[in-house]
Amino acid sequence: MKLHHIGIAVKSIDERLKVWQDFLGLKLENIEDVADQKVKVAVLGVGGVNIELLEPIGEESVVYKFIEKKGEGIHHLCFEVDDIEKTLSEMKGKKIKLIDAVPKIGMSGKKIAFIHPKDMGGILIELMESGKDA
Ligand code: CMX
Repeated sequence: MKLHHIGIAVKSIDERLKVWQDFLGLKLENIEDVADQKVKVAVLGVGGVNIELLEPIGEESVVYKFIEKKGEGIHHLCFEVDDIEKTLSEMKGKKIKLIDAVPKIGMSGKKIAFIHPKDMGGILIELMESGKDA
């Protein structure tokens, strides 16, 4: 397992890119709409880990709700795993509250699943299965 990205909730990717690109000098690698998750995502690489800026698509987006409640900031950590079904089944066995018991398709066609912050010390965790981008 390794840390894949840190997801950061932002109101506007266009506005916040200057912090990461201009102030810190990170390289923008990709911008993609993940319709299923109702977010637009900007990926910036740094030291083998990504920073992902998450802009809500519409008021139904959980990221919109998050920003309304807590303001912009760190939204989740994502860990890359070899076999997401196996990891989910192990977590289920430990009675950890899962948001997605069955993986969904996330950015670049990768299998993803979220673990509820309740059992994770208040941190929302995403799992992503490693492998080639779709
Ligand atoms: N990190 C930590 N805690 C969070 C959180 C987050 N990102 N989002 C919500 N919470 C907490 C709230 O503070 C609240 O805690 P309390 O009960 O102690 O007040 C609790 O979770 C419930 O919050 P809520 O505002 O009522 O929100 P919901 O229960 O409707 O949804 C969650 C919360 C985590 C289940 C929902 O955001 C979810 O399903 N997330 C997974 C999907 C996702 O985040 N998609 C966007 C990113 C997609 C991507 O990166 O591709």
